[in-house]
Amino acid sequence: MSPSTNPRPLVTAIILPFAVALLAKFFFDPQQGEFDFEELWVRAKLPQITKIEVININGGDILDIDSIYDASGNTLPRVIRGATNMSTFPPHNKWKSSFGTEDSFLLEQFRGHQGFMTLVSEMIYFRGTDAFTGKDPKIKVLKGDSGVDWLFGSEGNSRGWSRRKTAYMGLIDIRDFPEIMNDLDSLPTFMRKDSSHNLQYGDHHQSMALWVGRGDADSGLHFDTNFGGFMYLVSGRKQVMMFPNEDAAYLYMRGGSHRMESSLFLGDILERRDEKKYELLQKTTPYLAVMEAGDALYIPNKWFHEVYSQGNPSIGVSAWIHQAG
Ligand SMILES: O=C(O)CCC(=O)C(=O)O
Repeated sequence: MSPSTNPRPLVTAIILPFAVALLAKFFFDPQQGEFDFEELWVRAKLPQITKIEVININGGDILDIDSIYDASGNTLPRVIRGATNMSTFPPHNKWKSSFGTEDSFLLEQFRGHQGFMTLVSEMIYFRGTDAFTGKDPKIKVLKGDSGVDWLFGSEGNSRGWSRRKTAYMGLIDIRDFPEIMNDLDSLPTFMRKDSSHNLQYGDHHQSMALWVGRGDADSGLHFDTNFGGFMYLVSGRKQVMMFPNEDAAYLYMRGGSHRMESSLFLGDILERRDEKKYELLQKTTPYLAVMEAGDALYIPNKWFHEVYSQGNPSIGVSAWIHQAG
């Protein structure tokens, strides 16, 4: 065989790059292993994290509301551990135990409502406003029943939810879902309008949202237009990086109608070691909360948060404060 007809160099030229890419993906894939915000932040040699103080109320409902204020009267983030009595709080047994079955309580509530969209993504850094454009081939936007069947019901079982494949529905307005609201009636009183504290919940039913996911998902870094509030975790785990609003200058903010969003997914840049972004992050004041089921997180007015959710299911409930007037 003459050298020009020897197929070996050709085969090598085609196969070798694929083999190298495959090996590189296997060995250097940042999405291998457990996600740990603190470990990644420390590895990047960024400013020391303040661990958000945990106040354990053991399902006792009573929170000394002064504990969310500092000496100057500013509110600080806090984790309230044992915010409900988990053995009697309906979402823990009813919502969670039926999740992923034909009798899923949450599926029953949402089936037939066309307004809901489930994002199914082959990457975990996908949330935020751009995820809904439908332009990214890695993100499917499932509308109505097809999405809720995957998210809450047995249709979504055995689809390999993981650190690289996730389904998420966020910011679900639940105020018009009487059975859901009924189950939330026993949320602790500090998450509701209550005359013994001066957090401005206009009305318990005014602003409540549900967040549900399967597999890992990251919200991206942002702050909200409301006045903060509490997020309660029914199921799963959430690692939440937080920054006071004064850090905005160092958080690579987007502009215009996205002015509340950073252009960063911190988890992503830390995992990929995108050091170009570390320069401004060096000037930030980072806080971290690690939430387990049964915890409520207090998010002060306009504080930044990036929420990394884990679990199948991950279920959270927000009650937001609205300043009177
Ligand atoms: O839990 C999440 O995925 C995001 C929560 C959030 O951003 C919020 O409560 O404002």
